Amino acid sequence: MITIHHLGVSQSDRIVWLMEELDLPYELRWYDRGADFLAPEEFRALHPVGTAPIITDGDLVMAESTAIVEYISRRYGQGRLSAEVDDPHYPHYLFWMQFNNSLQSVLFIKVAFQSAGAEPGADNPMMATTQRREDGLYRALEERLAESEYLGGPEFSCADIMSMFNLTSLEMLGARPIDDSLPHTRAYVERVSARPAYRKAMDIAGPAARRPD
Ligand SMILES: N[C@@H](CCC(=O)N[C@@H](CS)C(=O)NCC(=O)O)C(=O)O
Repeated sequence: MITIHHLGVSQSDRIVWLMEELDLPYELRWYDRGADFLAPEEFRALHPVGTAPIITDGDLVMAESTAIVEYISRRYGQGRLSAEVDDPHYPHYLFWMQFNNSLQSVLFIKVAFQSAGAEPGADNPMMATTQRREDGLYRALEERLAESEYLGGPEFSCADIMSMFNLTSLEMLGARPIDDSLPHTRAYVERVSARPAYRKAMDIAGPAARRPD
């Protein structure tokens, strides 16, 4: 059985969500963040990259959620939430599977600059590039959701599971709020948040959930 090593308030909640969508059994092992808000040592000892999520499946120890999501969907979910190569929506699926890391990298650069004292919008080529990339990503998101019900195509897929954390939980890192300025994205977040498997997963492991007794 797959064990999800879940770090509290983290994007490992998407693996719980995936398992609930696919109705697969799993064990959840909970790790609380330290006072520095980072993963504790026992979590980091699981895998050299030390970031959440991490899963174990027999002898396999796997990190990086894009890889984990695709692995579980294909190996245990008969590819139900993935796209096949000959699917006309496959290129969209691939693109939106990467949105998570693209957006998070620009947010991390912004946070790093701001914690070094740079003002938002500072006249600095790296900041300007970062802002341009961030704006482009939100523009792509809004345009995509104006034409398609879900990111990877007309059906809900792993691309949605990969992207929701960025839209619901990253304001703490300075991510753009999903408000009336992004109407298609806002409607999408409401639609996806209503899924029973999403609600159940957030109750178990979402940002407001706490370690079970
Ligand atoms: N690209 C990675 C990012 C993982 C990541 O940054 N995880 C954060 C939690 S949201 C983390 O582990 N933070 C704690 C730490 O770095 O100590 C993935 O999708 O798995």
